[in-house]
Amino acid sequence: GSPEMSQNVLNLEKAGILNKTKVSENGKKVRKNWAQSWTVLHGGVLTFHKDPKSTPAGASSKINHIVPESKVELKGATILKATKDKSSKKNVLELKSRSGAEFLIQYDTESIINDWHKVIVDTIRQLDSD
Ligand code: I3S
Repeated sequence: GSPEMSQNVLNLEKAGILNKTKVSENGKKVRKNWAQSWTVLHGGVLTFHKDPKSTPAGASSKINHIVPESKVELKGATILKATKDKSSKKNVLELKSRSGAEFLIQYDTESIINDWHKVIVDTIRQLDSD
């Protein structure tokens, strides 16, 4: 892609608290484990970090906040509004990576989920055009 396009994807950045669970890995279903995560979009990659409030203070927990719990490359990924059968929660998005990992992300405030939806869609589009 052009340098301009690479530049644009770097401008698509966002961070905030969301609820998330992995639902499959390598195309294989895994048990849901909903947890609040500090979610960061940077350079076309979405990372989930443990909520600092959910872990006790100390040296090892500080490292836990820097090293992400999980990571989704948005190039080749898909995101859509989850259908009712995926979760009983409201405002749920379904994110599938090209490598076969699948996450649900959710937040009770609809506008917050809509903002994440938009920025992730824009990032995926930008990466696909490279
Ligand atoms: O899609 P599921 O399996 O009904 O998801 C629910 C379960 O994972 C449940 O945990 P256990 O059945 O492992 O105890 C969770 O507590 C629920 O939150 C899950 O459903 P929602 O509808 O909240 O995504």
